[in-house]
Amino acid sequence: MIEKSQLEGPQKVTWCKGCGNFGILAALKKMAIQLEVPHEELVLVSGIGCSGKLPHYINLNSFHTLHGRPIPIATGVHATNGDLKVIVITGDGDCLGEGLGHYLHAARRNVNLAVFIHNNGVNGLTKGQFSPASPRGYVSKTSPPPTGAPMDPVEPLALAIANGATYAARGFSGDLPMLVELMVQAVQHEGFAVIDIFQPCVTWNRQLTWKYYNEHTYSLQQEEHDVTDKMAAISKALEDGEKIPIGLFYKTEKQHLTKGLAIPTDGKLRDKKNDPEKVQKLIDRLVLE
Ligand SMILES: Cc1ncc(C[n+]2csc(CCOP(=O)(O)OP(=O)(O)O)c2C)c(N)n1
Ligand code: SF4
Ligand SMILES: [Mg+2]
Repeated sequence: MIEKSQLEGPQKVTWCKGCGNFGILAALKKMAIQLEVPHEELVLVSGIGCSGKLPHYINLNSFHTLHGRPIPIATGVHATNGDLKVIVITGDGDCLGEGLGHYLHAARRNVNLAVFIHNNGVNGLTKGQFSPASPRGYVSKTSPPPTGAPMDPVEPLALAIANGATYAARGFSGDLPMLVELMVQAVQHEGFAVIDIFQPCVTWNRQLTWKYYNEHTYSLQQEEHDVTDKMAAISKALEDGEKIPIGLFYKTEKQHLTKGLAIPTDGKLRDKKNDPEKVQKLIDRLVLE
């Protein structure tokens, strides 16, 4: 099983001091230990963004893919090696902008993935432009003056639940005990699991700050909420009051995608012999010809 010392990442962390990504990384390490799975069975697949750099800072098998594309790559990893626990690390821009189609269809197909959205309400890496999750009116250096973002944000949990996701939660990188618990549940869940994680970007987002989330969030589990009630979960996800609920919104059981597919039964893809030269030739042909 995984020990803390095994998780030390290979690269120097380049996130800004005070970034909410540090909380997510810390929670992920705790989750990896609590899961009690072999080190080689946990895989991270990330997109492009500050969030997408997370796999460089933790020692787990990983694939840093393209902007908006971690979900299709993760789907391939899962479909060919069904015993692996596959976690998608994605930003709000990555997942809800260019990757939104993949997100909705993976939810609809109930692909057995855990998707962790680092939701900082901005495109952090590219210098703070408003993202699909920025609130209406959000003003950045690059948003259209004087109104700020002239549209409402995408709400990822309501969309996922409506489209077939079987586990949906919202976390906050400043509430580690809750976030670790949700992450463990999401990875253990059989089906499409998403956690929308509030993650302050201290450099660009002066609106959705640590203080804001500390003062404006409450735990859904502290009130009566039936996590099997789909409509109640969607309604809670869209709740737009003084305080925003965090915690588990929805959980149900449904056959996940690869259970319904004719997947080869003669072993896992990773156990098969492959010829790297042939693979390279195929890639060259696809890319260069
Ligand atoms: C195909 C493609 N489109 C756009 C970009 C430019 N790009 C890089 S990161 C990024 C947005 C990152 O925002 P988000 O996903 O929210 O991640 P964050 O940096 O906030 O963690 C964009 C638009 C790219 N690298 N590749
Ligand atoms: S730009 Fe924002 S999201 Fe990116 S590392 Fe800095 S604080 Fe974090
Ligand atoms: Mg972002």
